[in-house]
Amino acid sequence: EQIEQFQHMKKNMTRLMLMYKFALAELETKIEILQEEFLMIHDYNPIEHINSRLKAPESILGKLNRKSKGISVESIRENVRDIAGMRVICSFISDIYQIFEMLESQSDLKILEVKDYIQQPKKNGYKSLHLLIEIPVFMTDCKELVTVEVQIRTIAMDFWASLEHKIFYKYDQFVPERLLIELKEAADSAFALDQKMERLHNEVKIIKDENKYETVDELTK
Ligand code: 0O2
Repeated sequence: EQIEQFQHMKKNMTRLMLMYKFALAELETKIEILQEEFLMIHDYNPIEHINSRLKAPESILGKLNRKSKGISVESIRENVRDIAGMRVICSFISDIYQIFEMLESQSDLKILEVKDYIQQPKKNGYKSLHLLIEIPVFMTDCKELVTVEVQIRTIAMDFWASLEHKIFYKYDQFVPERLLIELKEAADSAFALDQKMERLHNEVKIIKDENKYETVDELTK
């Protein structure tokens, strides 16, 4: 009977992981469509790149253990909300909110949660826009509503976060005070760079638009 139970759980787990994989694929396609259309209309690409990952089953069980939750498909779906994770890396801060608004306006998506670590950065300097998005996935016999965690950030925010992540793990979570201060300073510098790049980008955009209108004016004369 135990073997039967185990096989049943294994089958359910495989189906669950497939569901999250499909959800990631669906969302990735949606974002790629936005990216391509945006590029056509505005003549510029708001997305640098997209990374997706599925959480490993061991990490899922680890998280359930830490939260002292039972091991079942229902418990996993309810308590581990970052099984399907996607990172969207943008050039500018304004792109982050544009992508968010475009996703928010899609009627088949439901934004379950927004954590704006750009408006309210973490104490260590971490910045990123975190969304929990529910997306429908059509399986052979039913429709499943699947949650995907999306982190949207700039290249500079991503650069900072990956270094901070490495340092955090290297020091087994006990990072020396001096490094923490330097990391916070680096986060401030990264943010200053983001703001400067955006200002420059806007200036260039205005010049480009003026030239475009002049050309149109000349053509319609
Ligand atoms: P990994 O390896 O990237 O997956 P929970 O999601 O339940 O653990 P929480 O705190 O509500 O809890 O989630 P939150 O704040 O939305 O952040 C979750 C993810 O954001 C983390 O996932 C990281 O990817 C990223 N993140 C949050 N804070 C930091 C930070 O200070 N530094 C860095 N580098 N990344 C951060 P995981 O599961 O921790 O890690």
